[in-house]
Amino acid sequence: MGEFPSIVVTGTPGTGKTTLCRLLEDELNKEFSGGFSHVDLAQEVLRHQLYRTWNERFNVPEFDEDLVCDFLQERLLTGGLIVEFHSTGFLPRDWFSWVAVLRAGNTQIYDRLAERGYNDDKLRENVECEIFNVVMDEVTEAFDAAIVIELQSNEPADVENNLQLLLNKIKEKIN
Ligand code: DAT
Repeated sequence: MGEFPSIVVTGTPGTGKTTLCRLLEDELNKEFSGGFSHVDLAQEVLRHQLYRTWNERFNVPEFDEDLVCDFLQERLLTGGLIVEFHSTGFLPRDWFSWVAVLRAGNTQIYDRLAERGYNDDKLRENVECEIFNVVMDEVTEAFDAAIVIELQSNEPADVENNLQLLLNKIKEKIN
């Protein structure tokens, strides 16, 4: 779909999705003049009310799979989406050229989310999510292994390496 390939970047909160997606968007748009856009789905869920229920424990919306898919489907027609979201199992398997899964150690996730001001409950939930491979398992079940890219994101050098790796794949596909 669209002129440019689209990609999903997923991972436990704190693994570095926003950081990587912003850089990827900037770099691609230098070369493909505005052809790519970073879509932070968690923000879009709030902005466009793509939910029907509210999770009281964590004070967050529980996204509605159909509403999110409808929202994405329209935008996929133009292509070049860099979609960031913590959950992917509900996405049609042929919408994206790649699914990148960011991974980080317990202490890295803990420290990054503590800095963000998360409470103990939320810190524990997210560190456990990473320990128990929740995001990766969902991806493995939902997508063809050939399009899944697992990336370590523990230190700043990883950001640069991951950026270059994804840029190369995307450019290769375009050319
Ligand atoms: P996410 O969008 O997955 O929640 P983020 O991009 O907001 O994560 O990153 C959380 C914090 O960690 C932020 O302060 C930037 C930093 N960070 C991201 N990737 C990193 C890496 N590979 N090494 C060190 N710090 C990183």
